[in-house]
Amino acid sequence: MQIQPTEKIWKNGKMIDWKDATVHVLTHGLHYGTGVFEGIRCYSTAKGPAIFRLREHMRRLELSANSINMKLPFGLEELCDAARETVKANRLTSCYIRPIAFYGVSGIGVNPLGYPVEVFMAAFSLGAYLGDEGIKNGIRVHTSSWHRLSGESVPATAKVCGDYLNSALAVMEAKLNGFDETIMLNDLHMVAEGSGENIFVVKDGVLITPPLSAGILPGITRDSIIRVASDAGYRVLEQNVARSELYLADELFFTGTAAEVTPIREVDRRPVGAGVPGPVTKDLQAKFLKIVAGENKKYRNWLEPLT
Ligand code: PPE
Repeated sequence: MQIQPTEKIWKNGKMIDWKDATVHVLTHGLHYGTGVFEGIRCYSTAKGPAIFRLREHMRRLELSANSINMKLPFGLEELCDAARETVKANRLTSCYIRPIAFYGVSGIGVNPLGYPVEVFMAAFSLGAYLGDEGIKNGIRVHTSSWHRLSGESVPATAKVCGDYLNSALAVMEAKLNGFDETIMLNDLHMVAEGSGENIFVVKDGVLITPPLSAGILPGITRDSIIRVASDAGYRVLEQNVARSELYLADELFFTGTAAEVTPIREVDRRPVGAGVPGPVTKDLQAKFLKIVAGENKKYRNWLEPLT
């Protein structure tokens, strides 16, 4: 999706101009996907801009780095400060923050051990990831012919750049076939997730979402929805979902930082429930939007102010 350039990008501890945030063609991460990244949203609230679950995102960045033997040259606090600084430097109120760390330039060859680690952070405005129409009325998805990559080949539960070739192939296939998004199964033929979202099934008022052992990204929005739904009295199960169970669902929805809570109205050309966003999805979407807007005191500690 298109984005508007902003003024500044944080690079290894300094603010540089947007146009200068480039990398050398021999960057290791470019050739071999040896990088890690995050996607974080900052929301506008009555008390000013606030970053949603900032520490949890930066902690996941550290764990993703650890999973590819990468030591980040900045600590958790420095990374959190950098995110705040980047939002402030661009005078943004609500935006998407994209930190990325990757092995840089040293020599040639697959082994990046000892290579410099570069860290960048950009911030820019981002609307509804799956469209305004999609977040309101639901999207159309299909089951991908590409399986979610296996944890036996790569750290599938980390946000590693190289892992996203899998997501890119799957989402391109979906778009070329006229769908909005894709659902990938794992090597055990169980439902994993979307190209950039976790998935929830609603059946008889119960929420079901695949467990981390299905090889999914441990989504922070997924975690938030599990907590909010449980607190609201819904039963939430983390258990494997078979493809055919998708066709029996009353409701389906995706969660993600970019996608927030996006209803799925059709799967493999079959309407989900009544073919429109269902009551549980709408309830949780509304609760989520209130929380990120700072309108629910109970979850105020999920919002990190800029100062
Ligand atoms: N699964 C995958 C594969 C994934 O990429 C994301 C985030 C999620 C689940 C949801 O995780 P969380 O954001 O913590 O709730 N995908 C990012 C978008 C990827 C993109 O660059 O496009 C995001 O939502 O920021």
